[in-house]
Amino acid sequence: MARYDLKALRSDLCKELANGFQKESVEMVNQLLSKYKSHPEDWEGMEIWSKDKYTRTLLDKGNGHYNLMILFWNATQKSPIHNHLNSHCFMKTLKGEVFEELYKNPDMTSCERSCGCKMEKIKDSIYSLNDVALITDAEGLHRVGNKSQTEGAVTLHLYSPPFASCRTYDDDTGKSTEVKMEIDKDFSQQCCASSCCGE
Ligand code: 2CO
Ligand code: FE2
Repeated sequence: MARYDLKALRSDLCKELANGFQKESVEMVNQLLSKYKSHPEDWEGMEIWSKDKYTRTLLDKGNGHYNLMILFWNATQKSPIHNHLNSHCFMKTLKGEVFEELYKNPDMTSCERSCGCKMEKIKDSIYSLNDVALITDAEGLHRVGNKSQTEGAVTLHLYSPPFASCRTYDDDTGKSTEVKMEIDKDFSQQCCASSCCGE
């Protein structure tokens, strides 16, 4: 039997989310992402490794309903603490091990900006090969990073609805800044007929 590869996953996601993200989509996307087992061949030629930051490669725009992307994290690279703008953010580990720190969203009404509020961490998680995780703003804010001091890590992300900017939060003051999320490489136009899921 043919391997359930990234192309098959992309095609299934495109079909299942054709009408946008519904209540039952959480379970369905979780199942599809879990069904797919990581295979380095699937992202050959898509890799970008930067010494300065983790990189983001866009695979699909999901007819405007979601963004599917692969992130490449060099050893020790991590994100700032950030939100996901009312989007569902699924993350699957394709290579290595990543950590996630979950933070409380600072309450802007009770936190005086002049004194600054240190971000409050509420949970630590580690995700290993093929693990699937989900975060929304309802759960909190997070920071994700490559746990390894020596090896790269690769993660697959599905954001629905898609978003192009987020807010990042200063660890010590909780001060937030709107940041545009850069796409380092865009493969969304290069899909083949069977897996195509464009604008
Ligand atoms: N949300 C971050 C990004 O897309 C990665 S952390 O996992 O959600 O850059
Ligand atoms: Fe994130």
